[in-house]
Order: sequence, then structure tokens, then C-alpha cells
Amino acid sequence: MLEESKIQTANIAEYRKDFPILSRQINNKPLVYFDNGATTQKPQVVIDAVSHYYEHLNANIHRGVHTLSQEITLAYEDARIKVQQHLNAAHSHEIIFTKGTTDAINLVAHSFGKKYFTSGDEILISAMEHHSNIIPWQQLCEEKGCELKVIPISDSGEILMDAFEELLTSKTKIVAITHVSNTLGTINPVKDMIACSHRKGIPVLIDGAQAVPHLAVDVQNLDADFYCFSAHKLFGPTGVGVLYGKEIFLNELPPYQTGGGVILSVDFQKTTFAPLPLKFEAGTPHIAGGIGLAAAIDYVNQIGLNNITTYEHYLLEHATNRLQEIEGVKIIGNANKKAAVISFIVDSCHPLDVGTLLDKQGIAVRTGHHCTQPLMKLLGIPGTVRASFAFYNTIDEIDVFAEALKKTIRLLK
Ligand code: 7TS
Repeated sequence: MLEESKIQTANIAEYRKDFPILSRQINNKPLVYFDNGATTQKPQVVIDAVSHYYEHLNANIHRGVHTLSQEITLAYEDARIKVQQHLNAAHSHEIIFTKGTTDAINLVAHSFGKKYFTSGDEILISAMEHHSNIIPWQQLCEEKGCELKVIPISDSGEILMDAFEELLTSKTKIVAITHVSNTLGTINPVKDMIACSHRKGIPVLIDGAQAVPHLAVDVQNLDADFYCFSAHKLFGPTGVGVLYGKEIFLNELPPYQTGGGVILSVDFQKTTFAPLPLKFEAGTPHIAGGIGLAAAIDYVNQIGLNNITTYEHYLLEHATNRLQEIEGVKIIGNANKKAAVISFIVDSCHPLDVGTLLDKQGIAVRTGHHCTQPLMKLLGIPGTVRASFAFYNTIDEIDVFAEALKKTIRLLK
């Protein structure tokens, strides 16, 4: 039975006012934004924090004695502390600012690979990974003569845990898995998977791009060795993200990119690198992005991630029920534990056509392979239509979407 969430009707209308874009009309219809898996919309407080930085605080960080530079350095380092607290990391220097999840995974694949991998080693990923958590490892395999192993999944879209355990061998050097699947919505049992890997002494990277916007994440409780996410999927700016890494690993790893900002001293023969986190932050970073991310974290915490999880589950159940009522619609991904992502296909209708006709009715969904082509091939489908929700979506919007989908199917058949 559906339970009304604590933040259901009372507050959603108020929260929606915080997001200017949500009052837009698209094709003369009120925007129904169900593409939150691709990127989330930004509340005014985030937009204001970024503008305020450019209007009042703009200077480069970590390199000036002047007041502006010192002020913004402090603000940027406060943003790092905010992320640390949000993930419950033990130290703020375990938080590395990156361009996003993709960049964070590339950093680990590059640095960890360079330090620890030799020919014959294995990397274990799952069948539901985003390309960003496949290709960097594949490249490393080509370079070092390693092998990429893939954990199979069940028909409902869940990791097969027995197969996973069997694939963990003395050759496995790292496990890299997504916390939440961007295509299937599956919430993977990452805590158990990490414990299982650690029993065999294998470190684990978690791709948290789709988890951080929906769930409270505690990296110490998970005991993750590396955890990555993107600010733009958490109501923050694009072009900035986070790599959390345990100090013990980050201290050992070689720098990823080099240049200004990462050094203690340089001469033409040799460079001595700065301690964490600067060792991994070459060049001028996305300062406004870091400031905007801190504002986004404050905003989300004021609502409460547990409230968000409960409310979004309510949306997901309603959407699942509504889609199940529609003839010809098949939901792809029926895991027991799912985040607010629902993928589906429609009999004899191409996902692209469905998406295009929904857009004509003001509804933004994503269509295609969602950067999970190997998963699509495994499922034997060209792609799906995906509705992915955020806490500012409503039951009414889901009802509008269900009716629009029925109309779309009638038009396409
Ligand atoms: N990992 C997962 C699980 C993702 O869903 C995405 C982006 C990424 C990594 C890459 O994140 P980025 O911020 O570095 O680009 N996923 C999607 C999506 O599902 N639709 O558009 C982007």
C-alpha cells in the first residue's frame, strides 16, 4: 500500500518554487522534468551561490596573499569540509575535487593502475555499469595486459552474489561497481560486496553518481575505498564532482594530472608533490562549482536525504503501478531495491519516437542506451525510455505522464 510521505503534499509545492526552471512551459505545456538521472535542476540558492562568487569573491585559490584570494581559498576548503561531512569521510583531505564522476573514475583507473597493475591482473565490474565505469578500466586492461571480468545480473536486474564471490580471485586487483544503476534503478548491495571483497584483500571503487542524489551515503560505514559522484546530479553545478578515497590509498597513488597547484617544489630534474588533496588537483579548479556544490549540499540537507528517499520511493511505486496498467508497456529492471528510476519499453514503438512525442507534451524523459550499451546488448533491446525522478516531482506529474504515454502509444500504433 502506498504511504503518504512526510514531505508529500505539504512541502513539495514550496520546494518547487525554489527551482526557477520548473515553472517553464515546453511546447505550451507545463514542463514535467523526468530526466533527473541525466542532470538535476538547480535551486535558486545554488544559482545565487555561484553568482555571488563571481560578483563578490572571484580570485584564484591557494596562491595569493591578497584578501580576495584568501577569502575564496577558505570558502573552497569549507566546501571540501561540507562534502567530507556529507559523505562522513574521516578526513577532508580524502575529498578530491574532480570534473565529475567520469573524471574521478579515470583518476583511479590511471593512478591505481599505474601503481598496482601488471599483466594478468583482473578488474571486476558488473553488467549494469555506465560507460564511465567500463571504458577507463578497459583502456587500462589494453595498456597493461589485464582482463576485465563482468559480474552477471539476474533477469530482474540484480547482481548475482554467488557469481560475484566466485569471480573474486587472487588475480582481482580492484572491484568497481555502481551503487545505483542509471538504467535499471537497482540499488546494489554495495556494503556486502565491499565486505566480501575486503575479506579477500581487494579494494572497491563505488560509482555513486546515481546514489548520492537519492540516498544518504556514509563512506566509512560502507567501508568504500573509493567513492565518486557528480555535483550536477545533486542539484549542483556541472563540471565538478568528487572522488573520495581512503587516505591510505591516496597517499600511495601517483598524481593523475600534473601542473600548477600539485607541487611542493619543482626544478628541471625533479618535482616534489604536495600532500593530499592538492596532489590530485592540477590546475585552477572549478571554484564556482565547488561553492555551488556546498550550497546544494546545504539545500538537500535542509530537506533531509531520508525524507527524500521515502518520498521518491512513493513516486516510484506510483509510477510503477501506473505503467503496469498500460498495455504494451514493459518495465526493464524489477529489482527488489530500486531508486527512483524507471526504464521501460513499449511494444512495437521505438524509444526515440516515444520520447519525442512525450516532449511534444512537455515531458522530458531520456531515451536510448543511457551509456549502458553492454547492458542493452545483454537484455537484447536497443534502448529504453527512462523516467528518473527527483524530490520536486509529484504524483500529479506522474499521472500527466501516464496519460501522455497512453496518447503517445495510440498515435504510434
Ligand atoms: N556513472 C553513472 C552510474 C552515471 O549514471 C553517470 C551519468 C556517470 C557515471 C557519469 O557521470 P558524469 O557526471 O561524469 O557525466 N549518467 C547519465 C545518465 O544516466 N544520463 O545522462 C548521464
